[in-house]
Amino acid sequence: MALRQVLHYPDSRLRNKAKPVAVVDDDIRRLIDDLLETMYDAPGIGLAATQVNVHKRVLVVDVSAEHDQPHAFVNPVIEFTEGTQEREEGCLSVPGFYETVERAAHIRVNALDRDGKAFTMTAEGLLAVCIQHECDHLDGKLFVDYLSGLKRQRIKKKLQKRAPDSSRRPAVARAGRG
Ligand code: QAP
Ligand code: CO
Repeated sequence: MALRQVLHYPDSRLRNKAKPVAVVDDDIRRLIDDLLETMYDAPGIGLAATQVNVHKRVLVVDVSAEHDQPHAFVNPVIEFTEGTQEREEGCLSVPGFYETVERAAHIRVNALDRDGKAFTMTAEGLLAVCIQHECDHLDGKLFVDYLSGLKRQRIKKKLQKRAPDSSRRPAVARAGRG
């Protein structure tokens, strides 16, 4: 297992649309393990492959208090939603910013597990929000896209000030520059 570097908004690579996984092989299982390790290290409750610059439809979540209920989703499809809920969201790719977003209250999602086996999960509350947030990443969408243009611009400017060329230079070139 290894920690992977997380891209920060407004890095344009966060806008890539991830491709479906054809076969859940050892490479995908290694990606899942690295996503979980990177998420727990942050610490966070969800992470999508897009955020570590891997444009495959893979995400992980764990909203449990003990950080002992990891779920991996390969090729997730939210096939049913009901109701709405509002919750404050953050994102490892938008560090330090938290805003309230409206999402579906209940969802049902189909996906493959780490063994390539199809499963269906129903979720509500924070878990439902987290899965929706991570599925958005696979389509190049961020929680800041749900905010007003003014709020989004303010967040963008502050993050650009921290890392002025984050949207133009590869993440590796920034490593060690604080
Ligand atoms: C998505 O986000 C989420 O700003 C997962 O400095 C978050 O794990 C869904 C994090 C909240 C629903 C509610 C954010 C860590 C973690 C930061 C995360 C930070 C350090 C975000
Ligand atoms: Co996120």
